[in-house]
Amino acid sequence: MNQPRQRFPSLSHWGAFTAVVEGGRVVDCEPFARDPAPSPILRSMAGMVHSPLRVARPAVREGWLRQREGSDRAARGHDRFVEVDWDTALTLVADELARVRTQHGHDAIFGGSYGWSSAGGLHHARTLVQRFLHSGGGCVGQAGNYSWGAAQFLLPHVIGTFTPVTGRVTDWRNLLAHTKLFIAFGGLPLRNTQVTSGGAGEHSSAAWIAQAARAGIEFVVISPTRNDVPEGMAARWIPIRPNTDTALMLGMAHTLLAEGLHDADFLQTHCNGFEAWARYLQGTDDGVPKSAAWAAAICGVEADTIAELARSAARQRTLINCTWSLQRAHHGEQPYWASIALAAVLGQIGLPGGGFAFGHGSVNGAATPRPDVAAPRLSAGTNPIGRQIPVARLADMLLHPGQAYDFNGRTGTYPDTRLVYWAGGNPFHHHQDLNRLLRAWQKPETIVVHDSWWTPTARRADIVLPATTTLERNDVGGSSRDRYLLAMKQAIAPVGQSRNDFDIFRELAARAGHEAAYTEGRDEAAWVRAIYDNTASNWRAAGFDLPDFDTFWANGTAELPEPERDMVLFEAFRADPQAAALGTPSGRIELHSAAIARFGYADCPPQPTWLAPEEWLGADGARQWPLHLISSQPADKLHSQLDAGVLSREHKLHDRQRVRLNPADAQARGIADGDLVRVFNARGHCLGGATLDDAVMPGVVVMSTGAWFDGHGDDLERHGNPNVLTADRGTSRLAQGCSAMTALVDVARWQGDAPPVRAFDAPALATA
Ligand SMILES: Nc1nc2c(c(=O)[nH]1)N[C@H]1C(S)=C(S)[C@@H](COP(=O)(O)OP(=O)(O)OC[C@H]3O[C@@H](n4cnc5c(=O)[nH]c(N)nc54)[C@H](O)[C@@H]3O)O[C@H]1N2
Ligand SMILES: Nc1nc2c(c(=O)[nH]1)N[C@H]1C(S)=C(S)[C@@H](COP(=O)(O)OP(=O)(O)OC[C@H]3O[C@@H](n4cnc5c(=O)[nH]c(N)nc54)[C@H](O)[C@@H]3O)O[C@H]1N2
Ligand SMILES: [Mo]
Repeated sequence: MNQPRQRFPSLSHWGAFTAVVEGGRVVDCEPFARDPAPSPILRSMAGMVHSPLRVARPAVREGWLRQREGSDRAARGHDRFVEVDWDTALTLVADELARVRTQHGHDAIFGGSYGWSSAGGLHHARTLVQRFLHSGGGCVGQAGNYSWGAAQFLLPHVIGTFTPVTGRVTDWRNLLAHTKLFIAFGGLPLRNTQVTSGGAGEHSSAAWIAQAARAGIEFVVISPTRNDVPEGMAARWIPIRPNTDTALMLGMAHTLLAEGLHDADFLQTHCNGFEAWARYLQGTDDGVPKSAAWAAAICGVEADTIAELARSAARQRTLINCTWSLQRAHHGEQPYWASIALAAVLGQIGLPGGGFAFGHGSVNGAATPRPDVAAPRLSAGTNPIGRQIPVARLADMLLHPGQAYDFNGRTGTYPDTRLVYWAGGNPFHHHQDLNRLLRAWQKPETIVVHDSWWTPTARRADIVLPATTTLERNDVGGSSRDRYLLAMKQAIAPVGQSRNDFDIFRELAARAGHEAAYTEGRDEAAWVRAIYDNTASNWRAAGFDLPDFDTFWANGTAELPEPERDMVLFEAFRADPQAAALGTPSGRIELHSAAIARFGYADCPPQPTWLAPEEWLGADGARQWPLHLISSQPADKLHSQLDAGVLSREHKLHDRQRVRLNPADAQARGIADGDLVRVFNARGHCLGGATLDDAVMPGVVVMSTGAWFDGHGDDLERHGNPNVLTADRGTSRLAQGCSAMTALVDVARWQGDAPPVRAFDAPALATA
């Protein structure tokens, strides 16, 4: 008998889609009809919704169930889980929250819960956990993000705002009409434009980039790998030693100055502190001119190439873009500041098609023409205790309660964390030096996690509550980088006993007496309507009409028109630097910052400066660990999400993450294409499958992130998770961002049998 097929519109961070349902099961996720470039990541979804890795019932770690806060915390990740009913689980969590709040105060609860969660304005797990904890008295949160944390805290000092890093930069329409030369630091990897936070109706970036290439814009890609040049694009590739872009930018700026090609007027009228920075460039005080030849010795790009690129940029309308990866490195503030300073020397900031940009090649929708109206979202409310740590200082916080740390001109103290509550994130994916995180993870008395799957973080928790996926609930979604608002309709009943995060927190709030503050009297249906209505009224205030909710829900989409005018970053400031002054102390672009000078941070000087990272190929240390590890975003999934899905599994080698390296480096180590290899340094080691690739420059190893962490006490990680190798070190005392791109390693052929991957085996379960 033929089962009737039903179809439900929905949305993910990797794009809008229609869920096809047969007999109560999702059998396919078809791309949204109006998406010109849907992501193949959709292929993994149906299988993951019904995966044996779903958390079916609430589960409590056996040791914790017996001994509560006195349990053996080293057993996390090894202990069995005992499945319990919802009422028991909710009582355990509510009682434990109450105990910790009473005995140790709100500061003892860590609810930063960093992570991308899933698309949808209501059911965004990280927002919900914060809303719940905030309405219950507060918790310690996390400031900034792993994506562009260094930029977020540096840029306000330099240009008065961080919004350009989000991709709100001179739009593509304007670039197509005016840009002649596009210098792409970090390249334009289209694989990253499959994704945008909140999800997109339209994958627009790939089409814009293709159009730009057809329009004759000259692209120069500066990156350690040629794979950052979009396939089929006639771009010039300049290989660069990782983490040395600042030196190259300084070498270009020096050349412009030395040859009188700088825009002295712009530097005078729109910038502050050029004289001080010029002394550094020219070596007035340290005797070291930051010339192209000086830069060449650091970054490995020939001096002539650097000087020629500078001259070429001065001759024509030039855009300088940096991917986010450049600032996810030790001293990651510097390349961003240097790129703005270089653009200032060229004097094209605020002109059509010129200046600087961020985020092209990092995310879908950067620079896509779109009115500046917010995406649909629920408020997390305000945190009554207002306490946050810099996002990537997680392990430091857990390991060193009471210790002081510097952050953007202030000194904070780490709280004494007793309870960690995580929903919508996977720290055993996102954090650096995971062996160190494993030690830190033993500090809290209790760890509560909501997830839909037995992720590495869920299996290292004490109490795991099963959350529904997007397909099991109703929502409204959209992204600030996309023109669509999308209805997300419940396609199937909750899998197993899973519940919506929203409802789990509602019940917990009811037990603790703050349900009304948490729900504001609304259930799912009322919230979806309220979030839509709120977004629609924002759009109407900006002059765009939107249908009423019922029409939108019936249609499945609503669409924002393209704006009439091009967006040119800092156009008004360019035209009138007094009337449209920037939000910096001087009102201008700060090439030297008195505020940062006052901080007195040796690792973030008051002007764009070349500082060698702690680990890089130019250092003596490179002799012990001769290869620079680039751990970039995975093409076949979003972070760790869908790693067990079909697309991601197809791309593994020997069931593990691929390790791409230059054939010369492989040969020197007796490694052949397809070999099983061990990647290692002093922090850890993991297994992976070698892929020889001459698009990777010698001295560099590329591993994508996302393989579910499979380290088991013995520290060999079996699945190829590069975060056992990366360093847990802030970008600087200014931003304290994630510096994952700064790590040296070595690679060797794995001899003998390989231990099997166990990341996709669900943990042992017992029934209460
Ligand atoms: N080495 C290295 N490390 C990096 C990076 C790097 O470049 N190199 N990049 C960093 C960056 S930029 C980022 S943004 C981070 C990403 O780090 P994360 O955002 O933590 O990674 P995700 O895998 O997206 O984790 C989201 C988790 O939420 C769960 N989830 C999804 N939907 C729901 C839901 O509705 N309810 C609940 N309860 N859970 C849900 C998923 O199953 C998953 O476990 O990684 C960082 N780590
Ligand atoms: N498919 C997919 N897309 C994604 C994501 C995903 O998980 N999957 N994650 C999304 C998220 S959360 C984020 S934050 C963005 C991240 O966006 P990015 O941070 O831009 O992405 P990465 O892949 O880390 O790095 C991009 C490229 O930068 C190059 N690179 C690395 N280090 C250096 C350097 O020192 N100098 C130069 N010149 N180049 C360098 C690498 O070769 C790499 O291919 O991606 C988003 N897009
Ligand atoms: Mo990110």
